[in-house]
Amino acid sequence: MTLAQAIENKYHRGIAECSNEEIYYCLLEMTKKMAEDKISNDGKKKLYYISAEFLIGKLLSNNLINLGIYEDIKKELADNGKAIGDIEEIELEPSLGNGGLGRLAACFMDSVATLGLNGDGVGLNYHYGLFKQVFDHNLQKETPNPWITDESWLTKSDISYTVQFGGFNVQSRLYDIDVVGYNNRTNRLRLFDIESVDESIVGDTIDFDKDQIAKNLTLFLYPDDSDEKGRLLRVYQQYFMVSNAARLVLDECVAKGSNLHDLADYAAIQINDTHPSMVIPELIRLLQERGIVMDEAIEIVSKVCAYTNHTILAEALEKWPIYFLEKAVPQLMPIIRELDNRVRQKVSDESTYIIKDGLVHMAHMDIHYGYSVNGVAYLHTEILKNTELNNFYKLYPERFNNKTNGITFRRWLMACNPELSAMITDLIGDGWKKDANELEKLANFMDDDAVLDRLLAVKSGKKADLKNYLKATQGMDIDDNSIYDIQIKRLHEYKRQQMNALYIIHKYFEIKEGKKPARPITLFFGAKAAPAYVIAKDIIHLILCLQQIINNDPEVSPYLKVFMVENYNVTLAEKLIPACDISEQISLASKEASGTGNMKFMLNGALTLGTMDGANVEIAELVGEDNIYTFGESSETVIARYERGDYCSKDYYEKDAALKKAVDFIVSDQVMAVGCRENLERLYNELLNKDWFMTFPDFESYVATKERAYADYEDRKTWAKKVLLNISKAGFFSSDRTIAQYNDEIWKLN
Ligand code: DL6
Repeated sequence: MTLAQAIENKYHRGIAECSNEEIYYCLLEMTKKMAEDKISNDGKKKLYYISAEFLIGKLLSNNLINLGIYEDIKKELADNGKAIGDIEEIELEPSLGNGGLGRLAACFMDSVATLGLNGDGVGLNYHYGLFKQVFDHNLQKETPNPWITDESWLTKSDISYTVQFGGFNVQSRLYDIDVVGYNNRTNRLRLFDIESVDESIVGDTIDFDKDQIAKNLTLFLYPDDSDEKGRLLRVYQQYFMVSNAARLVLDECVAKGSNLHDLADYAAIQINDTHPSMVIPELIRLLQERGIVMDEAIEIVSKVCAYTNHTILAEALEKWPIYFLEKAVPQLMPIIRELDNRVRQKVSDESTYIIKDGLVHMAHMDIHYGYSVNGVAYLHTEILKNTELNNFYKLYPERFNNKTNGITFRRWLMACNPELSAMITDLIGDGWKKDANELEKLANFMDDDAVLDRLLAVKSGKKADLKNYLKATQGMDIDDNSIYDIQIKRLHEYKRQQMNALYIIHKYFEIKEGKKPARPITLFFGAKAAPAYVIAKDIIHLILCLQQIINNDPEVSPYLKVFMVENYNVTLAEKLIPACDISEQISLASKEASGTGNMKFMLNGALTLGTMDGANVEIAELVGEDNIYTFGESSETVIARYERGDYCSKDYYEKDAALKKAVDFIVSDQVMAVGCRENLERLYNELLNKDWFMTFPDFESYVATKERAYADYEDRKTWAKKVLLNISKAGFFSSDRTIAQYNDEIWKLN
């Protein structure tokens, strides 16, 4: 059916006579119908990817592309005086995720369907997401981020379970979102909600009554955990997610013919970080309820569950107090104790016990009772094996494996950068859309001036697009002749946005002193800080203060500008990434598990300025040292320094005059005039007395390497060659490759 026919059926009018909103809702309906026709439950074994987050982004364009009708619809719209971009603007971005882990889950779901595998995502249907970020007096403020409208990608199912908490029950309801594979099947995102949810308990802020579990359970992702009630709410959420998931798995497998003893022939469950870890005891509990004895229930579950670790930061390896679990989910504690006892009987290394010092260590449960443990980039997995999880690796070496992350090229090239996609297709045909390794063929054009010129022209076009978009949506005045240097990711000290801010101050002084850059530089940031993460919010505050000072300084702003986009999300990433010249991947070596932004930038023709951390290591290996800007201390040096415990940031501050000047500026009268003393002093003291993520030792090499990249940018032809080389090597980072590896080595779906 054409769009015109669908519009005629729905509104009895032509496309040109409809509002953008009417067209959007018609396309939504039409796309959902086409997607649903491709749902199937074939194949005996099915993947259940359980995740607290699915950062799926807007779905219209993605689904049109994957259904193969994007170009037709775009043309039909254009023929009627409508732009597809304007229709896309109507859609609200689902608030179902936060950062890398959630976006990875979304890319994975796309690839599972695209490879024709039977696999669903299972999570929660948050009504207000993480939060909507608003800047007020250079500070981050958090407000609810509603996204669910009467007609949306969600489809209400007739599946509902009674979930038992300590002292009360709640009733769940399953909503589905179609996951449309590229020229392939449709799978689903299974999102559980609570029937008694009450949006009215939330006002203009993200504060709400944390005691009213039956009303608040699915309102927010990662509710503020700075107090006990917030942490307890996270436990309720996690159990609600996995109890529903476990029942769905068992019901679907039984419906397909499983007698439960053979569950592992029917289901593979991937535990995405530790948020879904309680699925292990919950499945054991449910199997016992269905007549299977404990010994066998444990054995079955251990053949079904696999665990992915996404971070080596201690805080992300969740540990819940026993009394939390006793209160929220008392039915699980006897099972967790039994699981712990069994570990104690066979393992002497106490560091691996599940229950220690009154805490339940979720990752320990995953590793003892799962059949696979994977890291998400080569370096990360090595660090897990040799350092962080070494005690577990010694027990179960065969369980550990690496699956370097990937991204879906449908969203992160075809949809967000149709101009570059078209250029690639003109040069090498469109085989790369199914087999990303074909991008290697671009290497044949390295000395073709016309190709290099076109590549630069595509980038200029995307830079102009971004300029116009940010002018229209956020009132920013950007010079598109400048170098676009971009750092977009969650705000975390280990990602070191503060080091980039120190560079900005350094550059500001240089320009003031008359040392002008060859070309203007624009530094973009996009980041949300967790509401309770005080220093992260202070870093945002500093960046916003610098933005105000620098952009309003007539001496400096022609050469240097700073823009922190408000409410950074997938939609903004899709505009920023194609426009980027320099991709900032500057985490402290050993701390970024992988990164996936680094892959998106590379694919869209930005050069990486980064440390040898996470997947940067693999990017560097693929492109060679001439085509990436690496700097900073190695992970070995960093790990050794942590082990010695002798890092003293003040020593570096005292020795490096440029660094000292930049750090002191944070508490200067000039910054105080536009900022808050409390926040700025706190950040200054943190850097001077702690600097836990070792910004200072890397500062000098960061500045030098960044300057080298800026200088190289002026040789446009050589730069274009580096860009083309990067794109040609990006195929490895397709999530289709990652998912094929998960399937071959972990899930083994048939
Ligand atoms: O594996 C996906 C992604 C990695 O690329 C990042 O390096 C890592 O920081 C991120 N981890 C998280 C953990 N979040 N929580 N909660 O997002 O995972």
